[in-house]
Amino acid sequence: MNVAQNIVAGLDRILTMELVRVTERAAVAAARLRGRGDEKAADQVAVDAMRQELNRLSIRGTVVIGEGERDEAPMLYIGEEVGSGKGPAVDIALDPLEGTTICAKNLPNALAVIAIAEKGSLLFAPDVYMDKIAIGPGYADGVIDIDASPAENIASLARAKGVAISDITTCILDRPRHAKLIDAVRATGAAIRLIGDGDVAGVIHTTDPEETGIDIYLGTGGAPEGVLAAAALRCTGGQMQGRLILDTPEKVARAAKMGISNPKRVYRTEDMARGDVLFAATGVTDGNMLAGVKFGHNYITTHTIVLRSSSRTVREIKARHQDLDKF
Ligand code: VTB
Repeated sequence: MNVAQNIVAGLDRILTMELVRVTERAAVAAARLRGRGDEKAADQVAVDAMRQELNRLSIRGTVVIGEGERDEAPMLYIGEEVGSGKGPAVDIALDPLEGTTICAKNLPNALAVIAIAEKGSLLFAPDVYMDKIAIGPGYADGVIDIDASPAENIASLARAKGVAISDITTCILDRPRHAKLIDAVRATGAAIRLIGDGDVAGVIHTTDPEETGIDIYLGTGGAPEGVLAAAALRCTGGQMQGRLILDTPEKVARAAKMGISNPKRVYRTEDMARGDVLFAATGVTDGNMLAGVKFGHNYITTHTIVLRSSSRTVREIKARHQDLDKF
């Protein structure tokens, strides 16, 4: 089969596999600095590694979710052109090290993450907070509603899943701003898993409750992380709703510059990640879904999940790398 035959509607299938290398490299670089207490250094090496590998891909990519605005991020800034400059024009959302603090403390679920979509398909989100709710695949539309109370959403999910409310586990970022949310969820009798950071992983964990123990994600986290998580859910069939928190005129103006005219808009999964979407995440530290990088005697192992929206294929790739000069 030649390359042309491999191109179905949307993005080239081969890109799916190529993406794995991008997150693998970033994860290995970050993993070398696990548990060293230096978040910035771990992030920097992940950024460098991801950028280097990304520039080998046959794409004309534009970073739409990246390390920050051009003046605050020297690399992988929003608007940066990446890739070899030949191939399809794509939007890229990335986080070379999602959970810098988790990595610095060597706690679970730090990831290297990337999503690629057809040009114009990913929400161009400002770096503000986003209110989020997410559940995994297999549920009818309408089971969750960002405007309903936590109690209503949890009861609705328990009904749809056919379990008692007390059998539902909610994932929430452990932040003072979530005190009321946490009380409201506890009052229902549902369980909570409080996470220190890493809500991209938190949202993705809803896609496989048997493995992760998480049924629903609730709360406020970064909007860029929201778009990355939505890209993953688009690929697996989960449901997510998000609303940007634009609570100052300055934030409203910043969002408007990025094309967001309705500051109260609720974004559904497909509003944040449309068209053909590819997503890859490699574990940096051991997590609920992905194992962290392991450094063996003359080899390195990585564990990656790679997803594609058009086929809904979920691939897990456990790699044993022996060509260590590359890392
Ligand atoms: C989350 C989490 C990230 O930021 O989005 C969070 O996924 C939100 O911001 O890992 P606060 O830390 O201000 O609550 C991170 O923790 C760091 O980017």
